Amino acid sequence: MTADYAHPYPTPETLADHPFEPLDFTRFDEPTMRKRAVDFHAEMDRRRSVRMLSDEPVPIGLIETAIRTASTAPSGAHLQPWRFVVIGNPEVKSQIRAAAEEEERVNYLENRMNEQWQQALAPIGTDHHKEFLEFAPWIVVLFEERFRLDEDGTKRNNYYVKESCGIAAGLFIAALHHAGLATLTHTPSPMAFLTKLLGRPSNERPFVLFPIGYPMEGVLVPSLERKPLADVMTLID
Ligand code: IYR
Repeated sequence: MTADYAHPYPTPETLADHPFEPLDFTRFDEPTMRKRAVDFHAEMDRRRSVRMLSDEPVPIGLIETAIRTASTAPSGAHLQPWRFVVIGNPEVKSQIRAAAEEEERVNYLENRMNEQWQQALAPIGTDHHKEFLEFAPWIVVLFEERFRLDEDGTKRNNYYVKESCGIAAGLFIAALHHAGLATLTHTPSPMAFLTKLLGRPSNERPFVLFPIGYPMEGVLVPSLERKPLADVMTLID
């Protein structure tokens, strides 16, 4: 069946002013789609946050390709309001660890995270020690670009920055996992120290930090269940 749109997209006016091209799309038969869907779920279901990463080196090319994948994320007005800062330098990693642990010390030991919050984290077993920030061969800090600056310094808006960066972060995690790497979404809060430490401009704000590497041999992860479909999906048909 071909839908008969009363308002086709793009309009002739848009098409006259802006370049468009035919969609590059692969159509699969239904059994193939089901298999691809199930296989992809099975692969993603094996992803776990890893808090003990080894110091085994990881080729930078793998990180670059994952960032390319992350950067395919849809974004507000296709402005791609993100910047991935990749850190391999041991001294900078040590500085990040020291600053993150200081913030987390206040969170955990001086109760900046309240009792309820700390109880919620108990099954995960996190604390203020963040050794993975030194062991991991790479740390990637995803900065959100809150606005842009023209060549002449004029401020230009970005749109849906948090949503765009959240989607890019999700694709980044999926890409790393698919490549055979482990990571963790780490949010040492408050994260403002990263802007200064990494020399980022004032229009950028740290969004999430990813230590990346291989899991340490024999690492344990919490025995967590994922919610069943009925608890995360509501069908209105
Ligand atoms: N940022 C802290 C605390 C923390 C908070 C949540 I919500 C987590 O899911 C995990 C940790 C830390 O990284 O330890």
